[in-house]
Parts: sequence; structure tokens; C-alpha cells
Amino acid sequence: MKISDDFLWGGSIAAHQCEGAYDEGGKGLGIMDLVSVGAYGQPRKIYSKLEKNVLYPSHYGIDFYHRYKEDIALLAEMGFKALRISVDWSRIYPNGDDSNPNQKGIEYYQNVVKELRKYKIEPIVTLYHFEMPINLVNKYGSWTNKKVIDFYLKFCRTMFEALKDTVKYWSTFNEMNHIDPQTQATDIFTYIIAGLKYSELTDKKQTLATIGYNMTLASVKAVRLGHEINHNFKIGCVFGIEPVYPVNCDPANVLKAYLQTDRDFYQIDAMCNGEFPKYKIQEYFNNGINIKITEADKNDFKFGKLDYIGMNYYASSVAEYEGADSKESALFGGLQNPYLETSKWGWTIDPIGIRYLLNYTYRKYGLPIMITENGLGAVDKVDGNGQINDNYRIDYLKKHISAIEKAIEEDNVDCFGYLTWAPIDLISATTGQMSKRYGFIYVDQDDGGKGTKKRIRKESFNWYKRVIASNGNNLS
Ligand code: BGP
Repeated sequence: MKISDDFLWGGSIAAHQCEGAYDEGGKGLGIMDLVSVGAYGQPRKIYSKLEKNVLYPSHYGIDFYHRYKEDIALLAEMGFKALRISVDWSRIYPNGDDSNPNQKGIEYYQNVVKELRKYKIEPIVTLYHFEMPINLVNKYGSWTNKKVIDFYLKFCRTMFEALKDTVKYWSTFNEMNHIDPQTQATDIFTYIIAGLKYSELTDKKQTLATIGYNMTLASVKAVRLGHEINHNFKIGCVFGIEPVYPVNCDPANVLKAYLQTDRDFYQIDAMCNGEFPKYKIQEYFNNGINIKITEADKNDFKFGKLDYIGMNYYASSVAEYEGADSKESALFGGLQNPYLETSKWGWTIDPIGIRYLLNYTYRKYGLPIMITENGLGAVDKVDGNGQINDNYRIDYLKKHISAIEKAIEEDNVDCFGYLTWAPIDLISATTGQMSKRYGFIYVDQDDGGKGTKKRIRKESFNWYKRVIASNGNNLS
């Protein structure tokens, strides 16, 4: 296969990490509006209500809410073909259960999409990227409650109808797959996905399974709804997947690594194969977890299949084996891979992993895949001439793009887009830091939210512009 002429080169951003303006335009309080800045190696703190003298990065983001025109113009200058944005649910339904949507919120996203279209940039809209009105957590218990599915669908309907003629590509959720009773969870991970702290869950396994099931059901229902509103919509869901490698060729470890990689795929199975997987229901049953699948649910799984798969890829990991020494553990669990370097934040740099994952996923489902996130979080320095030489980022992206091209051209994987995280520096989701930068565009702001917010083109800006102009032929 060849890379198509309309391959979607671009980037991804998320509302709570870039917009700021957390109390403007009728927006309600969202779950991420209650999370403070973390530091290197220290988690972000989660508050149950707003406190004075605490810095909440989502409150200011990078001020994309007010500067989106300037920022989109810069992306257009790079020749962007696509930008993935997210709609903050709490801008549209400030409390989640409001009877009517907030018109100002709808208009804001209509304007952003209009601005993208002005430059022929394809908007890709994620409907849930860690942005839930906090009221739905406090009043209904978040995704543990099926009522929240109805509120989510009401929100989806509002956005599908508001952007019916201007948006073709949608994603129902971002990275819901990190929730599973088998996975070692942390407070920040369960919180960003569902607004609930892992340590405070009473029946942890049952609750995680319920959340995972209800979100999966919400996704298939949203796909059905979207197709009813406009049958030309292409609706996907975005997953954050790490290939897990065996620590050696001991078959026991190979099997362990396979099962660990596959653990994150049960929701993709449910969204692509027309039914919630039987092996998962049996696994729940064996662990004393009870999930009730109604006849109506079954119908939704049957008719709510995805049009494409969105894949966020950053790193690979190595399976833990029985008796592994905890000192050997990498930052996010698993073992260090001696063949790979890591970023300052401990994420492995593994371009072959993206080719592996594309093959693995494509051969499982045969659906088109869009790489919806990929990038390197690094500390960038402005030199004496006001320039930012981020050659390490160019090197990272070059190797990953080259691996994707091999997956398309040599392995015949149908991959139709590559979106970097994030084309412009913004707030890190896991740490809340500004200093963990991913962009082609530097934003003058520090971890304390101080700075001019001036946008500066980095070295990688011109590099990515050349990549896009040559449709991926010129990576130098
Ligand atoms: C993904 C999220 C993004 C983004 C990215 C990088 O999992 O979808 O929202 O933040 O990870 O992570 P971080 O910002 O923590 O470096």
C-alpha cells in the first residue's frame, strides 16, 4: 500500500489542557478543574472542591479559548491537514444533567471548527477527553451509574447536531481502556477517566468493571446515534495502548506479555466485534464481578460498531514476571527494557513498537486506523537568540513516522492519519506541568502558570512543515 494523497497529517489537543477560561462562557466545573499541578515524580493532587491558593492548570491552560485563531493560523502555516480537538462536556451542559445546553459553549466549538475549515484543516472531534461535569460525579457516581450514559448521549446528540455538516470524524472517548479490574490502578488514572479516586472506591474490582462496561456501552450507543443523525459520520474511539514485550523467550513470559497487551483490547473487541466479549464476562464471573448485559445492550453492541480505531502510542513496556524485584520496575509498572532509552519522565522511546501495534491491531479488526497521539514530552530551552532547537523531538518523530510508513508500505496496514501530541505546548495530563512540552510551537509559560504566553516556532515547526508538504517523503 502507499500513503494516500489525503493522508491526515496533523496533531491532537484536548480542551482541559489548552482552553483555560474555566469559568467563562457559561462553563460549569469539570473534573480536571479540581486537579493541581504535580512535579517531577510527584502526582497531581485531587481536590473535592476549589481551594484558595492552589494552582489548577486547567483554569488557564494556554488560553486557547481566547487565542484559538492565532494558534490555528500557526498550524495552518505548517500545512496541517487535520486537528483533533475535544469538546468539554462542562461547557455544553455545565452540570451534566441540565435540561438545555449552553448556547455559548456550542457557539465556541462551532467557531473553532469554522476556523479550521477556513484553512481546510479537517476537524476530528473527541466527545470525552477527561472532561466530565463534576456534578455528575457528586450526584450520580459518574460512570458507575447508567443514568450518566443517558446524559452523555444527550450531550453527544447536541454536538452531533450542532456540527452535523462541518465535522465528519468523531471519537466517542479518549483512552477509556486504562480502567480494568486486572490493572494496577492509581488515583490519577481512575480520576482523569471517571472523576473517582481509586483509593476511595469501596468495591474496587466491581466498580472498575462497571465503569469499563458502562463507558463501552456509552460508546456503542453514541456510534449508533451519530450514524442516525448523519450516516456519513466516521465515528471512532481512541485507545491508549502499550505493546507489552516478554522479558525473555521463556514461554511463560511470552504468554504473560501477550495476555497483558491484550488486556487493553477487550473494549476494542466489544466495539468492533458486535458483542461484549464472552471471555471478559467469564473473567468477571470467575472474580466474583457481576455485570448485567441486557437485551437492549446486546443490540447496541451489534449495531454500534466503530468506523475506525484511534490509537495513542507513546511507549512500550516489559511484562513483570513472577518474583520480579520491585527495584527493576519502570515508572509505570513493568520492567525497564535494556534495549530502549527513556524520556525524562521514564517513558520508553520505541519506534518499532508503533509498527508492531499497527500490525497487531489491523490484523485483529481490519478497520482503518488513525494514529491519534504520538510525541515526546521534553524540557525545551529558549537560547540567547530566542530560538528553540528541539532536535531530540525531530529525531523521535522521524523514527516513529518512518515506522508507520513501513507499516503502511511494507505490511499493508490501512493507517490513514498521523496526529502528534501535541502540536503546541500545553498542560500535561498526568503531571499538570507546563515544562513537559510536546509542541512544534513553544508557549512562554512556566509550571506556575507565569509567562507572556507568547507563541514561538521551534526548530521542529519547519521540519514538520516539510514532512507534510512532501506527504511524508522528506523526513530529513
Ligand atoms: C495521553 C492523553 C493526553 C496527553 C498524553 C501525554 O494519554 O490522551 O491527554 O496528555 O497522554 O501525557 P502527559 O500529558 O501526561 O505527558
